[in-house]
Amino acid sequence: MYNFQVNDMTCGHCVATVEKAVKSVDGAAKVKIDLPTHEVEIESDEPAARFAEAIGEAGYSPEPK
Ligand SMILES: [Cu+2]
Repeated sequence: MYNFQVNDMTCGHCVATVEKAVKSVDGAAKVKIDLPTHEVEIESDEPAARFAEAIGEAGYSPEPK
């Protein structure tokens, strides 16, 4: 289970974009996003760095928590 803080995720569109980025790394990943706290929770066997990279490429700044 990985937790990222993504402070530049500000609306439903951002949530969808981040979710898509996560699924592009692992289609079977479980992802939970809380917009008010800007938290992204990911359950996957892929390494955390790959998710950080994909979210970054989508235009956001994930900080590991
Ligand atoms: Cu947005």
